[in-house]
Amino acid sequence: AAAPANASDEARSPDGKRYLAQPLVKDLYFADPSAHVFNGKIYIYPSHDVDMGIPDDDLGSQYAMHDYQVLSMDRPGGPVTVNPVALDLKQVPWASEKAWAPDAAFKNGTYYLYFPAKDKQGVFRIGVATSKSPVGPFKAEPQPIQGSYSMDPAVFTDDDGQSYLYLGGIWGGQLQRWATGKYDPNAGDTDLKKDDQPALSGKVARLAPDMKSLAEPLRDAVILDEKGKPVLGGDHDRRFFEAAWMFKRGGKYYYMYSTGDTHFLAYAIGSSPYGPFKYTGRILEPVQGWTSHGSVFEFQGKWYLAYHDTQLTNKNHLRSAKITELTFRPDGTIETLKPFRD
Ligand code: FUB
Repeated sequence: AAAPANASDEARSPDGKRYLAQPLVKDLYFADPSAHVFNGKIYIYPSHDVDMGIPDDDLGSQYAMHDYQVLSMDRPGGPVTVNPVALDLKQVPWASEKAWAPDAAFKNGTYYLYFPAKDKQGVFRIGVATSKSPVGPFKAEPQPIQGSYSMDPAVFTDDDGQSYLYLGGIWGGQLQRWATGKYDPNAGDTDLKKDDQPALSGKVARLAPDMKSLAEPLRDAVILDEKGKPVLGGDHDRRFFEAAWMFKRGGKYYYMYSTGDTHFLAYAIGSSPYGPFKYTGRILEPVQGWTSHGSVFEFQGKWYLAYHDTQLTNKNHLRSAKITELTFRPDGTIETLKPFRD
């Protein structure tokens, strides 16, 4: 059909809405953007989405990614460099498939890439790889991080230099299979199926000084409701699903996460990197596409959210990373973003 005379050539969603932000990259697909500022420059560690022709299912079989590329830019809105492949699962001795959402950290002159993948037995683990450059190439350790499991690693380094690893995701992320501390393949494909009990928590542990091992066993990053009680499994609008991200602002620890099947990026605030975290609100309303996953970073005194949607493809597994500014209120709460302008 001919476009109406006053139609703008601005991209619109399938139901005619204008997007809040535009894709950072338009000829490749990048999702789950973990943003960091290293040496005054912005580096984004995303998943590299590919189409393997796998139909959508609740386990995320369609997310069949196999390598990582780092995006870099001098400033939000500036030209984006898509750097060469930083790590391919073929170079990871223990891994078999599913290079899902990664993160990165810098310490002692070394850049660390943290990535989830399924091992040869089909169990998600977290791997670590190192480089002298923020964009790689990274060399993977021969074994996954001992004691790690599930997916969506995020590393936060506190003001005292201590780093913490956050991880976990239910459904295809397998967290429900670790509820007893041991892997139980019969524990199901979704959650605990106990809606009136505390929800499964994402996990957190201090990293050892080598940044390649846990200094302690993983513990629960508990999210509390307004009464100080753990958010329940049936509270799908607020309970943890996947995509943990930690940042600190004004002495407060902000735990951001995705609520998965209700598609919010939510946040909870604590006074320690371990939590507990009090549910505070939403950072981002549902984007186009099933998954929502992001990171928050500060650049030259302003705060930004990196996130993704399916603007370019309308396919759940072919996503585009975006950046938009974030506004904090004087009390430290965050103005909820809508991913569309109208
Ligand atoms: O990209 C694959 C998976 O989709 C991620 O690990 C989840 O957080 C979701 O975004």
